[in-house]
Amino acid sequence: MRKIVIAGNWKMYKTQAETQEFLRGFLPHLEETPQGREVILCPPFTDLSVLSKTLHGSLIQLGAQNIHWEEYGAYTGEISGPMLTESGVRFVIVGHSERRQYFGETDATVNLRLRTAQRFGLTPILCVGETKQQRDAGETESLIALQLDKGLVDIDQNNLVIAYEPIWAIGTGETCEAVEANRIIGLIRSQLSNPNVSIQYGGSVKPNNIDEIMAQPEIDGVLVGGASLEPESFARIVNFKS
Ligand code: G2H
Repeated sequence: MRKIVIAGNWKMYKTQAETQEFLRGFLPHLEETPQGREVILCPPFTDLSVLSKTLHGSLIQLGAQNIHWEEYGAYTGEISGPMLTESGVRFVIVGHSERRQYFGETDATVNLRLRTAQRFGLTPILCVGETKQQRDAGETESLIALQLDKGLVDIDQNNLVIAYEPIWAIGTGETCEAVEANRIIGLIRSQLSNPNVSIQYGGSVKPNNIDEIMAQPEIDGVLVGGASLEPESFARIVNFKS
């Protein structure tokens, strides 16, 4: 059985005070959320303690936006598995296109981070996706196949979420057609050894397109950036109509 997984990726937004403000507006909406939907918030590290205290006993799970492959050491600016688990984190985003584009993340480092996440009992959310240039050159399918091939070496597919995020649709307001996202996600699934891995779509998911996206048979959830920052819009996404 594939799980429905809806994750908010806050990127580098929200102070602790802003996080508390968000929760005041958002938490009441969870009363309407149908059972069986996994709701995850992936805030900046500094918000994790606020969230883990407030969310104790709620339906929301905590996620992080990065994990280093070493347990500890001289790695300025990085964060380790034990630090995350102690903060109540259960999920971690790995290989987001912004990490690949701005911070030199490669398929090899993505693989190291995935392995480490699993070693510490976290569920990684592996992001894959193509640029506009790669799409226009007809390279989408081969590029994603390569990202999966290299990223998933020695990864346990029983503890994994994948997010298909076409880079040209991220934060641009341009969405990949739901049918096309469904097609690519079907291709991703055909490359996995475990057909029950939940595969999300990500890229300009909004209240006005969530129902159509979630109506697609291959799409098991969404990874939401901008629209997860505002309580009303994230609530509408989490409470999508099926
Ligand atoms: C893609 C997505 C969240 P947005 O980065 O991972 O962001 O919904 O703002 O396009």
